[in-house]
Amino acid sequence: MRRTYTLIPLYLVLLAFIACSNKAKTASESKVLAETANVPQFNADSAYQYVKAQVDFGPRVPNTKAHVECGNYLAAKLAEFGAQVTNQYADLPAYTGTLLKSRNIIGSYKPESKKRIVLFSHWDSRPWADADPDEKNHYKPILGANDGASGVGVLLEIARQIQKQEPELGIDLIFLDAEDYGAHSSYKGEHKEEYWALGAQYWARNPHVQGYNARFGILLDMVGGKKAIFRYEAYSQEKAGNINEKVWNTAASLGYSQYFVKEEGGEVTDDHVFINEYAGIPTIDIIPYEENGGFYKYWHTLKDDMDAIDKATLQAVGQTLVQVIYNEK
Ligand code: AHN
Ligand code: ZN
Repeated sequence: MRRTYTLIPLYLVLLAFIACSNKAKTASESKVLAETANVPQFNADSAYQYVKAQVDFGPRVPNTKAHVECGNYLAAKLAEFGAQVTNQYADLPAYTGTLLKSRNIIGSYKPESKKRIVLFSHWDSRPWADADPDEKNHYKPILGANDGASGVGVLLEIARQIQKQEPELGIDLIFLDAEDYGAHSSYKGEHKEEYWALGAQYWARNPHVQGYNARFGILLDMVGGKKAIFRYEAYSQEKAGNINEKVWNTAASLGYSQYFVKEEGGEVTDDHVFINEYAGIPTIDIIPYEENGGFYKYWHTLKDDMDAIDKATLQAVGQTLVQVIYNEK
């Protein structure tokens, strides 16, 4: 009996402590908590595993076995997470004349809804480490842990969350192929820019649904690097400045301002350019900028491997996207 009585005051003390710590929250913290209510929690451990699973296939260069096998893995994961999957196969000529056996992989949720958001990332990896500090690596394929796999890993984790809790809008997750077969840095020929983003060019001219449209699009490119800084990419700013603002403000509301910095970045010829131009969907690119003007330290080098991936960056990007998606009505 005595023991029971001594336990009650302890319990009350604990309750008082919890009440106290709640009161101690600042107004802005409470606001974030209110906004994040009913929004799924992005799991960076899970996203990391999806990045690693892709990298474990080896370089995903079009016309290789690893590319075919990874494509099958990605389509199977989208199906497992309840998406309606469309495979868009095309033979796309590279600047070398080689026909690339390209496969855009599309996972759709609520396909019947006219209110949609579309998220993109490329899943192929570059055939050449032509930015490697060691010249003898310039014709070796890269693992593309960040340049390719990171964005797809984040989108797969979002797919898993969507299956658990459906957002109001229809969502399309599009894994674009043949982004990174742009001309080798040693190539001196004409029309260099047009040979990037071949899968995006194909999808933008031949969307998987006739007359396809979406409220806006977001492209993820290299969203897993350590201490990444994302600035407003110039082309995105011109075509979809309001979407940039929406995403960067959302990141700030979640405490991720150190990743999403509200400054002008440079212009990049990336998948989103062709999606804006040909499909007319206002689409931004979330892509890092280093102080020295590059994308990230290990871009197109053999060091773009799993060691270059930081879960904290995946979390910042993933949770921001989840918040953007579930806020949209
Ligand atoms: C250019 O370098 C012109 N575009 C690069 C787009 C890219 C390559 N993103 C990832 N890899
Ligand atoms: Zn690349």
